[in-house]
Amino acid sequence: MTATTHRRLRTEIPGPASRALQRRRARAVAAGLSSVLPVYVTSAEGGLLTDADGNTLIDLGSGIAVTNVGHSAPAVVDRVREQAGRFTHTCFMVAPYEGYVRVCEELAELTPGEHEKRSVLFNSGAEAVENAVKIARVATGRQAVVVFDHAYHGRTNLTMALTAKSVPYKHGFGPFAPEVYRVPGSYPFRDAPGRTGEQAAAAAIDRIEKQVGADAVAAVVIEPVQGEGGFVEPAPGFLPALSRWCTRHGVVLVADEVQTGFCRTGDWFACEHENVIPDLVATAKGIAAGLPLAAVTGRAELLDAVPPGGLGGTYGGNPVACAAALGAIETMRADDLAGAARGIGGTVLPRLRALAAETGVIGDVRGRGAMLAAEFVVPGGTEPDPAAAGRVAAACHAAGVVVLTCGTYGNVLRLLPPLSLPADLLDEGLSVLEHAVRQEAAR
Ligand code: PLZ
Repeated sequence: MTATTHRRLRTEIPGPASRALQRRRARAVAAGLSSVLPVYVTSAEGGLLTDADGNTLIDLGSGIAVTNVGHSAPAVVDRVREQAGRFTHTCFMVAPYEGYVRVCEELAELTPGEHEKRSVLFNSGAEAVENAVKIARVATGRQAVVVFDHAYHGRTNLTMALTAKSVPYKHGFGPFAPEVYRVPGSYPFRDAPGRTGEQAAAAAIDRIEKQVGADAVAAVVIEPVQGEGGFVEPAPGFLPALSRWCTRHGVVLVADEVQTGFCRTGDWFACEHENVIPDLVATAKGIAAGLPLAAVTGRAELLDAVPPGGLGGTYGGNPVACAAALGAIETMRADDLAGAARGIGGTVLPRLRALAAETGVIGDVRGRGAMLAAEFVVPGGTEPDPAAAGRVAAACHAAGVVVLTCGTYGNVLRLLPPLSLPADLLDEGLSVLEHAVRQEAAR
């Protein structure tokens, strides 16, 4: 079979085979789970998804920032096959294996900071964030957790409490875990003009000190660039100021790098951009190219504060998922995918900025590396326009380009291409997006 290398629409999107599967799905799969674009995928490689109708679509979403190395990177596929052929599970808590240890060694080397580190592996980003909080609480003997406006940390009970947005993530699912305190962050497009990162941090810190008390805080949990909340990059200086405050008060700084990690923002981890060294880092998504794997990595004295048996789970650090992670990390290193991410940003940002200036429907263009966004507004101001973002996304989907939306107001179109996406497909995907935005502006 020869690999498909270009976008090709054989039917409308979704086509008849996907629609038939969608009808079966409605009778078998819970309605609470929705899909951005109900085309049923039969294969994926080289930045293209092939669906049940034989359409090939350009993927600018990477399964929400997961397939950073592509959908079927050879090093991942080979290592997964090899490991699955040897054994698929023993449970690391029953009888361990080397792959787990190797992933933890890699995490110690790749995450920011030269200090002594330990890691523990889990299955999902939410599980990693939740365990980072458990570790911080045991290590500090404190309970309070500080999170930010627009934050997203997951869907489990504790991480729902950490997540800001009610519908669809929290509404009806309470009661939520206690001792979670939300403070304002830094959202340059929506903050007072000229507000610096230091000023935003001072406001957050003032709130924490007045309403919680520094000595009650176990952890500050923060996404260095917010993901689901709108690809919000804080003003320079915000993260370093928070980090200094955490150090001064013995508060554990937890960086949620679930979406930003593994070369997505042009560095291995987004914290590196301002030389911030978190005490704990939660990772998932890009770590294993789609196999379920997540980690908490951080200061040895914090992780080792939890007594044996206090952390774990049946599947955490599954050997096949670890093999995938080692293949993904090998690919990121060998192919300099952090550099590739910077290259993608260098291509996309100027085109989005020109499009914003030309059309007026985009109020802000932002992002770093291959984590890029356009925030749609009613022209002339900052009023969010989620309907415009939705129509543009739908037009891209109909034309065979997978884009995602996000944001507290649902008005942010985000691009998360595989870092290995060929330049011609990125160019073509952007052309489709530009056309869709011009159509929107002409409505
Ligand atoms: N932290 C920063 O982005 C997952 C979730 C999509 P899990 N983001 C995509 C959805 O609607 O469920 C995410 C994240 C950040 C934590 C998580 C949670 O990671 O692997 O989905 O549990």
